[in-house]
Parts: sequence; structure tokens; C-alpha cells
Amino acid sequence: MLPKRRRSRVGHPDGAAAGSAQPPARFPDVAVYLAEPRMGRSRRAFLTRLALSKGFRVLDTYSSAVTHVVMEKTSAEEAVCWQGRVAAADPCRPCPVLLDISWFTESMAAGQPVPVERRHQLGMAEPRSGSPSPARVPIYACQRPTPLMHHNTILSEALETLAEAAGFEGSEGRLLSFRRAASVLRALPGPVMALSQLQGLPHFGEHSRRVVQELLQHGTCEEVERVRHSERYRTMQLFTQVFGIGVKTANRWYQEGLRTLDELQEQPQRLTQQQKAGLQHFQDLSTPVGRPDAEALQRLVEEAVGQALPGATVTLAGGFRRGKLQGHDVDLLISHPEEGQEAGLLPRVVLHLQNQGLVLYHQHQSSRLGSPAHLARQSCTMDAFERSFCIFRLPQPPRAAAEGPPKPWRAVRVDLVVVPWSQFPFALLGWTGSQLFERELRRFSRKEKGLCLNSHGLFDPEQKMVFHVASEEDIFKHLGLEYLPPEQRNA
Ligand code: DCP
Ligand code: MG
Repeated sequence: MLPKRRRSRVGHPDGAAAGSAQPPARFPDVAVYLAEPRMGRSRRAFLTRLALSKGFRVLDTYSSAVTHVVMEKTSAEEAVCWQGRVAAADPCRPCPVLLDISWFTESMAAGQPVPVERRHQLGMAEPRSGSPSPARVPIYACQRPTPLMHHNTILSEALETLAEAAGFEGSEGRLLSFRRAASVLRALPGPVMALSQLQGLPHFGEHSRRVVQELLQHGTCEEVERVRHSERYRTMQLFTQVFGIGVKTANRWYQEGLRTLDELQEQPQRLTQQQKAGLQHFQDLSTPVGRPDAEALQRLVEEAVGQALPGATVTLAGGFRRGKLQGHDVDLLISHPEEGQEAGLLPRVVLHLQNQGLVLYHQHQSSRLGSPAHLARQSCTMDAFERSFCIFRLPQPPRAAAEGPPKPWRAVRVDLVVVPWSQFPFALLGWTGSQLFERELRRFSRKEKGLCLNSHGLFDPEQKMVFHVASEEDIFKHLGLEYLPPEQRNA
């Protein structure tokens, strides 16, 4: 059976909003307080129910646990007055940023807290200029900066939903079209407010344009809503969220009529060890990992690596390197400046971590490394590094009473990847992502430069030559691209 859901009660000491049974908070780092002055009680109650249903934590009373204060129909001056009153009542407590209702509605539409942008902050809204003009956007995502915080969350999330749904149907072409269009929106310098702004933008086909048009006109898109609520999409999303279950397996089980995780649990003979572990820790693994947890994990691995091989390095890659505050896993690259020293290191590191009771599950995959030239030519996206797919048992710091019941540990997905030093810049680039950024970078290399790029190297098939590099910057230089730091690779 899956772990029972935690329930919060009316009058919970953390001031959680009233309700007979709240689902567990999906975003533990976010605690919303809806400031009432201009909102009205019934509207506040409605918004509270909406947020709870999406897995947000909403606090009924203002306290130090609040991270996001949301106000409606409130001017900057009124917001500042409110802040002043709060500060006067408790001068030691820092007041969180005050947000306009737009942050709340965008977060509800996205089903997760959207990054706080300037325009969400009360008193900091940017003036919206009169006539929006089309922006110039290069074709490949690796040719343009894409920050984490952007201006078109609702539009890009809608297209991402359609991309994901296309992926569930095995339609790679449609998946890419929607994903590329969504990525273009994330790279725009301002919000799209009129369809004319899509003029001349790459990757905007008829379908994506129609979705944007509907969203601009009505605030929602019927097709996207239909997909989001469909049994097919919800089930595929649920199944593929389980560690070890890919689209093909999820689809097979869906076709057989399976719909819930309990139904999967009832057929243990069909599950791999990885899937069993994924189901066992589903609740934790489907709760986003925060940056503090990712850094705590990195320190634990650094300690184990330092014991096993002094001088070896541990680098945090993936979404966290791009500046994300949350992720679905923690990606760590392990290397040593003296090439060859890393051989045999991973089993010693994992054993050390196991002895400390930190490993709930791990699956070792040996290196399939051949000659660098051979590796640079291999076109498959999965690289050949030695790695361990793990689930860690991460001890949790004691919580303040206001933050909910104590939790001594949580399960976290971790990928440990061992990289020979000479390939490190390529591996770092490949493992930093985003996934679309990597895909576009490889496509750009192949189509525009006639070169093969992957996480092992850069290869010129005509000259039969491998490029030697010392940094990510060198790789961009060889490709004739302007360097983009990790936080601008959120394509
Ligand atoms: N990667 C890739 N192609 C894939 C899978 C991964 O290029 N098919 C690369 C890019 C990713 C990185 O590996 O950024 C790590 O993979 P994750 O799935 O962990 O992706 P993120 O770390 O970006 O996302 P999250 O924050 O959800 O963990
Ligand atoms: Mg990751």
C-alpha cells in the first residue's frame, strides 16, 4: 500500500487554513497567506479552497511561516501600509514579499508556484507599453538566453501540457513542435499580450498559435483543459512519475486498464526492483526537492567521495545548476583531476554511504566507455558513463512547530555519474540541461556545423578529429556560439 496521506486539522498550530482534510502540501517551501483587506471573506475562502486543491499550503493567520503574501485589488501604497503594520507588530520578523493576485492565479493555472517576477511584486509592476512589437528570436535554443524567470508562464505551460500529452501518444514530432514553441515564449523579453507579437517567431505553427490566441482571448484553452482533465493524460502522468516507469510501459499498462498506483502494487511480479522502490517511496519522490536538500545531499556525497578518493570532485548539475530552486532529483558528477583515478571509485562511495544508512536503493551501471572518437560519434542521447541511480534517505532538519509534523528523513532521487577528467566539460554541459537546450545544441552542431556533440566530446567526422577542451566556454567557442551561463539555459 502507498503511505497514508498526512492530514491537517482545523486549528492546526501552524495556522493552516480550515478544512476537514487537506491533501499533503506539494510545495513545502511555499506557505501562502491571503491578505484579506480588499479580497472579501467568501472570495478568500474560494481562493483558499482552490490553492489547497492544487497542493499549496495556505495559512489562515499571518505568522513567521508565511513565505508568500498575496493581495487583491490593493495599491502599492496600501500594500506598504499593511507591511508597516505587520512590521510594527513584530519588528524582528522579516516581512515576506507582497504579491499581486496575478502571481496566485498564474500559479494555480500552472499547478505549481511560478517564479516571482518583478511584475508580481506590489509596488514594482512594470509599466505596460502601448503597442507591443514582435521580438527577434534566433531559431536554435542554444543561440538565445532563456532565463528561469520569464514573462509567459501561462502560455508556455499550456504548450508544455500539449507537448507532454503528444509524448504520451508517442508523437515525437508534435512533442518537439509544442516544446520548441513553449521555449521561444520563455525567451521573450516581455509578456505576449497580442497575437501580433508572435509574428516572425520561429517554431510557431498553426496549432500553437491557436492555443495562444484562445488563452489571450478567454484566459483558458479548451483543448488544454480537456487534456489536463482526461483520464489518459492524468494516468500517464501518474505512471511516468514513478521512478523506473517510462512512457512505453505506462502506455502498456494503461491499455490493459490499469489506472492507479494501488493497482500496480497489486502486481508485484510485473514490477522491476527499480519500479518497486519508486512506488514504495512515491510520495516523497513526487514532492519536489528543494535547493537546501540538494546542497545537503551534495555535502554528504562530497564527504563519502573525499573518504574514498582524496582530491576527487563532486559537481551539482541538472536543474539546480541552472538556478532552479526545486527539482525532481539531484544530479551529481564525480571526477578526479588525475584521469584514471576515478576507476573503481563509485562502488566505494556507495558502500560508504550505505554504511551510514543513507541509501534506500541503488542500481549500478558500469561504464561503457570506448575510445573518445567512438564515443563522440555515438548519436544516442544516453551517455556511456559509469553511474548509480539511487534513492537516498536524507535526514531532515528539525522543523519549527508551525511547519507541520516532524519528519526525520525523506527519500530523494539522486544520480551519481562518474566522469573522466578530459570529458568533464562535455559531461557538465550535457548534464546541466535543460533537456531541450541539449537537444537543440546537438542539432545545431550537426546541422549548422557538421559536428557531433554529446556528453563525451565534440567530433569532426570529416576531419576525423576530436576537439580537446578545458571548459564549457571552449565548447561554445568551437561551435561559434556566444557563451550562455547555466542560468540562461532554461530552454
Ligand atoms: N538530459 C538530457 N537528455 C535526457 C535526459 C537528461 O540531455 N533525455 C540532461 C539534461 C538534464 C540533465 O541531463 O538537464 C539532468 O536530467 P534531469 O531529468 O534530472 O533534468 P533536470 O535536472 O533539468 O530537471 P529536474 O529539475 O526536474 O531534475
Ligand atoms: Mg535533475
